[in-house]
Order: sequence, then structure tokens, then C-alpha cells
Amino acid sequence: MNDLNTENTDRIEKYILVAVATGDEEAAWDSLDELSELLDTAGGISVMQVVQNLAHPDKSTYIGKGKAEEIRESLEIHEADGIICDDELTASQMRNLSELTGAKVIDRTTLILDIFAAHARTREGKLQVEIAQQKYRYARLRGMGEALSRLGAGIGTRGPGETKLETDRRVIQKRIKLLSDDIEVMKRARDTARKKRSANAVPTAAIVGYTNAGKSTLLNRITGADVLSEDKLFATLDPTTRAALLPDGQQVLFTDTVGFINKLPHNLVDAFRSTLEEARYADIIVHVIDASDPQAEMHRRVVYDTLIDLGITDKPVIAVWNKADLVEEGALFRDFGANASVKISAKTGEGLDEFYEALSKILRETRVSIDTVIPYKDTAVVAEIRKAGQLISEEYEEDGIHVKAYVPRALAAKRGLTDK
Ligand SMILES: Nc1nc2c(ncn2[C@@H]2O[C@H](COP(=O)(O)OP(=O)(O)OP(=O)(O)O)[C@@H](O)[C@H]2O)c(=O)[nH]1
Ligand SMILES: [Mg+2]
Repeated sequence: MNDLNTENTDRIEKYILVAVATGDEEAAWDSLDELSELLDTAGGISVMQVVQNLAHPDKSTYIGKGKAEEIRESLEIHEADGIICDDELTASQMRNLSELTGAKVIDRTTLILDIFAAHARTREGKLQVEIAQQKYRYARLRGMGEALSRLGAGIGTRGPGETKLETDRRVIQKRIKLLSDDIEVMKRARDTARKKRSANAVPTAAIVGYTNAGKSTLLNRITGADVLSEDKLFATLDPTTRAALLPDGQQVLFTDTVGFINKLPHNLVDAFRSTLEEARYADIIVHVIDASDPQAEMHRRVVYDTLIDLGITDKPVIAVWNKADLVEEGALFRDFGANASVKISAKTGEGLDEFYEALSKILRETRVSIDTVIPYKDTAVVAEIRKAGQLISEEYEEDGIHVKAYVPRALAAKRGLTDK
């Protein structure tokens, strides 16, 4: 079992959550709320939350020394296991803070990696998470000193499948090399699979969005897939691709992708790059936003920024404002950066017609209309058109099949289809 839900652990770990606010204090509290949800997903609970206003995080201790002393007392009062900081810490910040508080210190990155480790299901997903964890550890082990032994077991020390993470730098280095080689092999297999799909020329749509926005629920709703969807952050990490038929007869492949989050660890973005390539090669980006979340606007921005980081900037985007059943009727949602905005509920099915319409319209714009005669020896091409495009009419004439259709530009180019 690698499910880290509370029923599988002996004891629920308790933590004090700590953030430094360098400007907007409210944003820091909101971010701590999210950190607390992350902790809940990892099977622990938050017993206290602290925000300190500073011009910038302390270089050697993250929060100020006085604040650290106060937290040391609070840890005793709450009988807490340790503290979790809302930013990525350096090895010396971890060591010093751990000395000052006498407790286990982990950071937001470690917590996110921990959840990814518990939720990765496929072999590729597990490798991707482990490499991100090992790289994170490798960069810190030397400077952590006592802080390392204070980590003990539990949250922050678990690899995929609850393997315990290594503490020897040389062993880690070897492991990173091994994992990188394995990932490279899988990347090649994934590339081949994708090439095969694009040779079919069936248009693809990548479903992206902030974690818990409803991406998997939408995929399940439109394709009848059976992907796990639950009210947890990062419920699904492994991409699933399924076909669906739009009301206009057009076939589309939809891929569910890993969710994004504010301050997503860089090692993870790197490790998941090959998985996220699914979005890079998609014809359309379906951006799912939880419209009922007060932080929806921040989430929308984080997703755009992450897409830019990944070099995905030139695709048509549909902004899908989801969970419409939870927002006031008549509330307006717009995304001026997107080609279309629709309001839906993946749960009730409300608004899906508008979604399909927006999708069809964008797809039509990426296609060309043809009016041509295809010789009888090439009837396979007609089958291809039926599959990848939209066949409007076919008539059997003397020298071939007279076809009127919309086809993807790529297919038209490959088969030399033009108006004749
Ligand atoms: N009320 C309501 N709940 C929804 C809707 N869509 C999704 N949900 C719920 O939101 C939660 C998250 O949905 P998921 O589909 O797992 O979200 P996700 O974007 O795949 O999340 P991760 O895989 O964790 O990144 C689940 O509890 C869903 O039941 C909706 O339209 N309305
Ligand atoms: Mg999901």
C-alpha cells in the first residue's frame, strides 16, 4: 500500500505552519490555508499557523530568531511533530531552524514531493517523482547536519511506494543516474506513441489546470473514462488519454494532465516535463478553473505562468470555468487571454453544449475545407478523413469518390488534399 491516508499510518502527525510575508500579508495567510490542505492530503494536521512580516526571509533561519524561540514553546504546548515552512528552504535554513526549535523542519517543496510520491501510480510517474526527490535531497544533505536525523520517519522522508529515501550522497548520485536513464527510455516510448497518434491526425486537447479544479471529472464526463477524482490536491498525476465524439461528429482525443500549484517545485516541473509534453503537442489547451474558489484568479495566473515556463504559448485556449453549480447564477467569468470562455459544471453536465460548440469552432479554424475527388485506389484516405476531420458529403462518381470535408491542415498537407 502506498496510500498515505491517515488510516494507514500509526499516528496523525501534527505540524505548525509558518510563512514569511514580504508584502501582501493576506496572500501569505491564503497560501498557508493551501499548505494546510496539502498537509491534510499527506495525512497530517495543522495545529497552528504563523505569519511573520519581514522585508525578506532570513538568510540563515527563514523566520527571525525571536519568532523561532516562540515557536519552540508552541511546539511543546501543541505536542507537535515539527514545523512546515511555506517556501523552499536552503540546507542551512533547515539546519539552523531545526536547531533553534529542536524540531523536525520541512518545507513546502518536501510536502508536495511527499504527496506526489504517495499518489504516483504508473512506473513512469514513480520514477519522475523519485528523481525530483533525490535531486532535492542531494542538493541539501551535506548542509543539513542534525536536521537530517530530526526528520526521523513519516512526512518528508517517503519515496514512491513508501520506500525510505536515501541519506548517502554517493548512493543518491548513482540512483539519479539510473532513474534518468530509465526515464529517457520511457520518454522515447511516449514520443513514439504520440507520433503514432498525430499520424492519425485526430485532433488532441490537453486538459490543464490548478490542482482540484475538476480536470479528471471533466475527462470522465466527456469521454466516459474512469479516472480517480476526489477532493484532494494532486489526486491524479499520470496522464490519461481518451477519445470522445463531439456533437458535430468530430473525434477528439482528450488528455488529463498533472495539476499545477503555486510555488510548484522546479525539480518536479523538470521531472514531469515529458508527461507535460502531452500539452505541448496538443492542438488545443482546455484550461479548467474552479470558478467557486475565491482564489480562482490567482490559480488562473499560476497556470498561465507554468504554461509559459513549459514553452506552451502558441496554442488556442478554452477557459473552462468549472463548478458552475456552486456559484451564483448570472455570475460572469471571462478570460481575455483565451480564445473562448465557457461556464460549466463537470459534475452536473451544465454548460457542456457551449463547451463543445467552442471546441468545434476552434477546431474548424485549425482546419481547411476541401472539395475533391479521391481515386478509388485511395479509399483509405476517405477513412482517414472520416476519422480525423469532418466529412460533409461523399458521392461515388466515375473516377473516384467526390468528397467535401473539413480536414486538419496536417492531414491535408500529408495527403495533398486541396480543392480540385
Ligand atoms: N460541485 C462541483 N464539484 C466538482 C465539479 N467538478 C469537480 N468537482 C469536485 O472537485 C473535486 C476535484 O475534482 P478532480 O476532477 O479530482 O480535480 P482535478 O483537477 O483532476 O484534481 P487533481 O487531479 O487533484 O489535480 C472532486 O471532489 C470533484 O467531485 C463541479 O462541476 N461541481
Ligand atoms: Mg485529477
